[in-house]
Amino acid sequence: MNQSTKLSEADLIINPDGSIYHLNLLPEDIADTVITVGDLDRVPEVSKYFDRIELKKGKREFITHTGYIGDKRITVISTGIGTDNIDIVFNELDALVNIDFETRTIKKELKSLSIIRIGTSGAVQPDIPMGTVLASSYGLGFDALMHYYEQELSLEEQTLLTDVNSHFAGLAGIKPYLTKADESLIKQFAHDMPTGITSTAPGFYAPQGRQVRAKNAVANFIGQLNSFKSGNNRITNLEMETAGIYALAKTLGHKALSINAILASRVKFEFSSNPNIIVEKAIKTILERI
Ligand code: R1P
Repeated sequence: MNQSTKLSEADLIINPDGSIYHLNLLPEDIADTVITVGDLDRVPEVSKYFDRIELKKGKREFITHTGYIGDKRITVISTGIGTDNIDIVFNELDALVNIDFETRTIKKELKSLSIIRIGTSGAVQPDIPMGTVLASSYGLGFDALMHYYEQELSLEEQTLLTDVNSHFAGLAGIKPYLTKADESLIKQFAHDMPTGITSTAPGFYAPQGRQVRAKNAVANFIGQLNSFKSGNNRITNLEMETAGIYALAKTLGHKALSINAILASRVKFEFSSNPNIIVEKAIKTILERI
């Protein structure tokens, strides 16, 4: 896309009040540091720690609060569940900072946002207990989002993806994608946290190896995840957004980090009786380091 090319009204939908289509936000409504959460009820759980809330807006599942901790301006936004929503949120956050809504053209100076997911997740390794706050070293997507975008991989990512492809060769019709976390965000926010590859599923039940009533077509998916190894890399946990966040953020030139509050152990068949405490711990840790 040429910088002077005017984006059509169908490609970039701007509401009559000048806000972006789904997020319902104006360019000035978002900070350069953005926290994403899946659950819209988690937005006030983050913004309650702000010294001052400047703005509250929302539409559908996309609730946004922008405010300050000291001098630091922060936006927290809910994405809802899944990488299909990540497609909307990340393209629209990017449009808010990198497209001139007056001329509908891409700005000459592009901005890079720092985006941190604070989400919930299940562990697939027995040594990662419930209550852990874990940072995703890589996002590994079993969904199809990144089949629709061009993605440039580093040599490190290519090598790891080759090992992934041979390990998961039996998953008919599924082509995983993989992206590394932003190293500067890992250093700032997660230097003392356990890390590992986060696997992102396109569903909650069979796509995460759960067996309820419908018959699973993939045998022992959790076992396939936790037996993967490539050098020091192993898959530690499972959720529904990280791979899309890492891949789209990098494609659009933003920094991203995914922090996972481990609420369940998928290998010990446990679920936390007090998930809010674990999520709270993750929120406080990130906000203290912002
Ligand atoms: C599933 O229950 C949801 O919880 C996890 C998954 O990624 C999925 O979105 O994260 P959040 O708690 O952040 O939504």
